[in-house]
Amino acid sequence: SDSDMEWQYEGRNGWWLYDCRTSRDIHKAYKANEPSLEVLVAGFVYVIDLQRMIQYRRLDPNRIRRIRRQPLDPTTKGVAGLRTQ
Ligand code: V3L
Repeated sequence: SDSDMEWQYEGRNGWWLYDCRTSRDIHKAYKANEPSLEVLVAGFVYVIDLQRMIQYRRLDPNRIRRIRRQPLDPTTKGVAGLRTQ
């Protein structure tokens, strides 16, 4: 089910889970078939493009990260930059 899927963004050598609130916002937008959404991360507005499956800072669209949606797995690096492994 959708609740078993987690949204992640790419780090240097692995994937990070989004923070809880952002994750909820992405789930909601995805479910509503919205093509993209904007979220606030550490004071910066990021665009989450659900069609291209990327994210980038709205004011700096050159620094692009891939995103993915996949089943819960224990290999993620952590949550929003906080390491769990
Ligand atoms: N949630 C939290 N922090 C983010 C996010 C996000 N969705 N997007 C970017 N940042 P950029 P490794 C990441 C942070 O894309 O060692 C990780 O969370 C981003 O943090 O150029 O490479 C780690 O904290 C970066 O610090 O706008 O896997 C850190 O990178 C900063 O915003 C290192 O992770 C600029 O990212």
